[in-house]
Amino acid sequence: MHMMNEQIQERAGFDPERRMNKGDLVIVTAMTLIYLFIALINLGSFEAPQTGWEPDRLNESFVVDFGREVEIDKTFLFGGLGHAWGCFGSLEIMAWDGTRFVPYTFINMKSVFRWHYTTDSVRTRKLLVRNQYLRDDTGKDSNKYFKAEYRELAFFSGSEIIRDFTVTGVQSDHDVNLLFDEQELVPDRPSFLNGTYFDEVYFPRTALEQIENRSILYENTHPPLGKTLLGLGIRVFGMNPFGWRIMGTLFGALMLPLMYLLGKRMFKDSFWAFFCTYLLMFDFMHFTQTRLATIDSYTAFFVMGTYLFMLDYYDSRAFEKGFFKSLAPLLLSGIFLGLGGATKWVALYGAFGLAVLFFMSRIREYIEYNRLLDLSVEQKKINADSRKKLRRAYVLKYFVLTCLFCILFFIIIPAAIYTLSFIPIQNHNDNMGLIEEVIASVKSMYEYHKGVTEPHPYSSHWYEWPLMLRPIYYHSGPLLPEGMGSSIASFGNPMVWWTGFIAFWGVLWLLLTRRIKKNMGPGEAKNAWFPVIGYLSLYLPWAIAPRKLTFIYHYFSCVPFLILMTAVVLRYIEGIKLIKRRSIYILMSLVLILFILYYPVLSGLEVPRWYLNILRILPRWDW
Ligand SMILES: [Ca+2]
Repeated sequence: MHMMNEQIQERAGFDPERRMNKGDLVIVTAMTLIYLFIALINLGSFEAPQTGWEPDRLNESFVVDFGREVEIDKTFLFGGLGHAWGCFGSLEIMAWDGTRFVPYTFINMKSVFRWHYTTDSVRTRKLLVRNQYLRDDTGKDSNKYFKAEYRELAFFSGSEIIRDFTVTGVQSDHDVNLLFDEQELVPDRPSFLNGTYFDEVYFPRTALEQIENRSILYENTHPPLGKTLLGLGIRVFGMNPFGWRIMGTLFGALMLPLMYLLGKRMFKDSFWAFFCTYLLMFDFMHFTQTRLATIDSYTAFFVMGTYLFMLDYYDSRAFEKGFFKSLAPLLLSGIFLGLGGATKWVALYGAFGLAVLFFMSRIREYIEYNRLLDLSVEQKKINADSRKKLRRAYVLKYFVLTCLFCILFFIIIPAAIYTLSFIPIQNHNDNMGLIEEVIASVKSMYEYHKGVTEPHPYSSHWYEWPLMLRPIYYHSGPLLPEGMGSSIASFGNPMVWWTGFIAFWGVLWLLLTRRIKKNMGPGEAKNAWFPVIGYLSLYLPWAIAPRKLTFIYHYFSCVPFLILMTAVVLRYIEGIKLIKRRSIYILMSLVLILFILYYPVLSGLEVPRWYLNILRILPRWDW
């Protein structure tokens, strides 16, 4: 047996090229640092108001007395968290007309941790401010929410904040001065830099509730791990935009080394590892999605890890490594699957592909092993009897026992990780044990996702994603100077996504016509299946999933596989000398040029409105 192993090693020509060398480490470290530097620019403010007035009854009120006539043309209000699920409300503001208070305006606080404002203007000596129900879009209240925490209130006269006033006539059990104690944090205008945008109203809030061990956990349609990770940033940097975004951004940066490892492991070639990492580095969605404090960064990261370890298993010979050593990548793949599933269920879609890759590798390896046994018999190294024994031992170890271990690695361990991920939120419901709580939450999440059908103007169908017919519009900055705009939308870099989609069909064609096998060898053909299977596994479930309301960012986890498929096709056509390396550099330059051109709509950078408009090259690209 030992002799046979040696012989196999020789035949396999154990490939040192798949290992990371010093050059790889330098390249990937440099790329990650450069990316991180770009991603940290204007990520968000390090400060936000922390103290607030928290009336718990309707109509609690106070008077702001300016002691002179002032012209107010803008009022800002920063919303905090409060102690109610519906911690939303409205401040009704009346103005003194010389004899009494008359209705003037109101500010709704319907989302947390951002600046709300009104530009209604008035000339007055004093204002009466009263806690009211949240009003709906028609201006009427719905008799629902009024338990808001109002963290900071500021009055503007032009671009100046009005600073001298006294608070009198307080009809409240709570400290009204907390509304005016952080005036230095009032920005010129509300923006993503100083508050939440899009779904950030869910995740940072819930991360804070987890940190503070509160009984209310607002966002409960996804398991807790994503919010636990997001919360690490809040613990270190505080409850401010930078604090709630940094962890996602770091995970986004760490996706680059993962991409490099995937590329290197798959192609055993540093250039193609670099190529793949470069495409991810300048993809649009990777940039916007990992700078937004939702939890997709973590899910995509763990999915990549799951597949990286499965690739290692798929592309090795288990019998060559030895039984226990061959199980290591499967264990790691299962752990990453569990971590992914504990952030967002969609990571579990990846499990279909893992199973396919696993069984494909078993069948191929069995055939290969048999061939080697036959060869050994021919060369009279072993006799027919021991061939039978060796074959039986092989099947027992590398199929039956390995499958049993897979049940442990891909079902039991992920289920355990999923359950343990609920420990940080266990205190919020004392009546339930951990496992009971997990089961109850699984049921409610399933019901929720099945039931989401509420229309959304920026939703899109799964079949629209590859061509990015409908980007999702996240943010638009208000109160900008005339003619200026600030927008953030999420979609792909056309050179990455469109090329990738063509590459998907290209790889399929090359594989089905056996061209890769013929021109590049069976090992290359085998590995070319890897991204195809990963891609389909993460993408096709969306076509049949019960959830009806979907968005283009649900395609995010597919992007690394699109990139790998692009590399497969380009490497092939370069290999058969259809194109030269120069063409690949041209494509890479275009990727970078598009990233630079579209940077404003990825980052929210303030630019002339007309510039944002000319970037809208497809009819449903709205921002
Ligand atoms: Ca305050």
